Amino acid sequence: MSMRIDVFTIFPGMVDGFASQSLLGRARAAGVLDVRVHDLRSAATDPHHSVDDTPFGGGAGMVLLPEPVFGAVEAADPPRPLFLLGPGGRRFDQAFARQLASLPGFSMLCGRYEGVDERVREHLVDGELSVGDYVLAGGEVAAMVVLEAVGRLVPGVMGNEESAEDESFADGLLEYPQYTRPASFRGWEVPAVLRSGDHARIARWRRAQAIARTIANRPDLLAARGGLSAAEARLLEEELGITYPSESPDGPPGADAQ
Ligand code: JCZ
Repeated sequence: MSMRIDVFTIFPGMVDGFASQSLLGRARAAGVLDVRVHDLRSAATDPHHSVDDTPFGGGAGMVLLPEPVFGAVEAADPPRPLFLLGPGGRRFDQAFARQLASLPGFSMLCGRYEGVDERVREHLVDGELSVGDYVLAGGEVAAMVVLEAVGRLVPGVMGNEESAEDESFADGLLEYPQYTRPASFRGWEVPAVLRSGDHARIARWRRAQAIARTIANRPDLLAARGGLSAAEARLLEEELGITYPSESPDGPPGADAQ
């Protein structure tokens, strides 16, 4: 029923503190999410509880020892798949977040230093995940990104059950603009349509705005969803006067002409 996510790190306080706040903290307290954070140092075997050592072959920095990593993972017997976080992994995205949210559980291993001993990658983890093409100092922030993105999709985690996927990326478009009070702020007005009470018109305006924003800021997202339908191209033209080619004609014969 509840989803279990195990995280292995040398900074358990960082991840545990994060998972105790906000929506994840509430889901945890409610028993919907079972987040277990494990300290790699507790499985260290030497008197100094070392978790790192110098790399064979020389070079700068330190490498995470295999012993505490294997020890911590084997002691916890965590839900699989177990992902190593690293910039060389499969790129984490909303589609993958949805897949992970459908599982009974999964686990993440946070490296530090120059990385982990290769035998961890070869013989312990099931895959590698990257949260983006930039280099972090360790896997903890990446693990928190995955925790939050997946956690909010788990049924019962968000207060409002419909809002989790009714937004950016749900249909491959960016979000439409949102406004709240006051209706006029420093002379900048909320669009009149949003105050009209005409819900059909509001829905059309929002859809057109979402499409226009995606064209302007993330044309790659638009291409990935197969471009605009004929109905969407028409909506964009009628609402905002923007002409954009449609990929898939879905209107009446001739509707997509010109
Ligand atoms: C350990 N450096 C773990 C992950 N997407 C992404 N960028 N950087 C990382 C990452 C970097 C790391 C470690 C040492 C993850």
